[in-house]
Amino acid sequence: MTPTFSRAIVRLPAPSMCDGLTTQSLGTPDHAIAAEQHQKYVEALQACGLDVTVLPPQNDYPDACFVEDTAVLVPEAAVITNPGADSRRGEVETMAPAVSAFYPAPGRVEPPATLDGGDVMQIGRTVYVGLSDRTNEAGAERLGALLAPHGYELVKVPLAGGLHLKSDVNWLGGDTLLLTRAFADRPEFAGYERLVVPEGEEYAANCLLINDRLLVPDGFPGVRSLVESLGFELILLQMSEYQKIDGGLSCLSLRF
Ligand code: CIR
Repeated sequence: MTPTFSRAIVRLPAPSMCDGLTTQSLGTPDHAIAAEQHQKYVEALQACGLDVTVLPPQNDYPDACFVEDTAVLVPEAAVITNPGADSRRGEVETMAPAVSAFYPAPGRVEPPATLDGGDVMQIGRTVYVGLSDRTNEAGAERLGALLAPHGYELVKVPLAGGLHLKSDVNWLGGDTLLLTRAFADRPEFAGYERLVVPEGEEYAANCLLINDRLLVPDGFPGVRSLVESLGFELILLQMSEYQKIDGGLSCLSLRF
């Protein structure tokens, strides 16, 4: 049931990332350090066997390195989103051609519908969609309509807070989820084996499974030992500069 990915799309961080949207008080990102962390991230994707397309930075869009929010890719179809934050809407215009190189006719989410890819978690034929400040009901419905012909069922997950669904809940393959305490008893996930991240390590709920390896943010020992016990080969990555602007491991790439 664990999908195999062969490609990824990423975008280099621009110096303007210092002005990225954030709910944190962790300081301003250092672009030079962020660029080094991004390079290591790309190398990790390559070590997982992915052919990585690296798009140029977009200084007009401070959050454009978080490409995950601009598209949803499943093996049979691609959807270009309409990101929920005003400052991020234009990111899709340069992502659409990049995605079209691999998916000839991607679907589109159009205003007033909004959708961020960070709210979308695909597990087999089920697609969980967080209803958040970024993803509205119409955006979820549009995604569901575009994916239904390919056999996908949509499950909406209303969020009480937090940025995206995958800020709090991530699939580790099989029937296992890694999630924050706030989501541990949610009925939508009752059928899964649920690993709850230790208090204070919520950021590391956003681990990223790629072809049987697990990318884990460095500096979260509780999460590390939790996922290590599952027998994964781990790749630890420094994410400090992205954490300052609410970005996690999954946000930095589209995998397909
Ligand atoms: C934002 O607020 O949109 C960015 N600063 C962070 C986006 C993170 N993306 C993601 O979780 N998929």
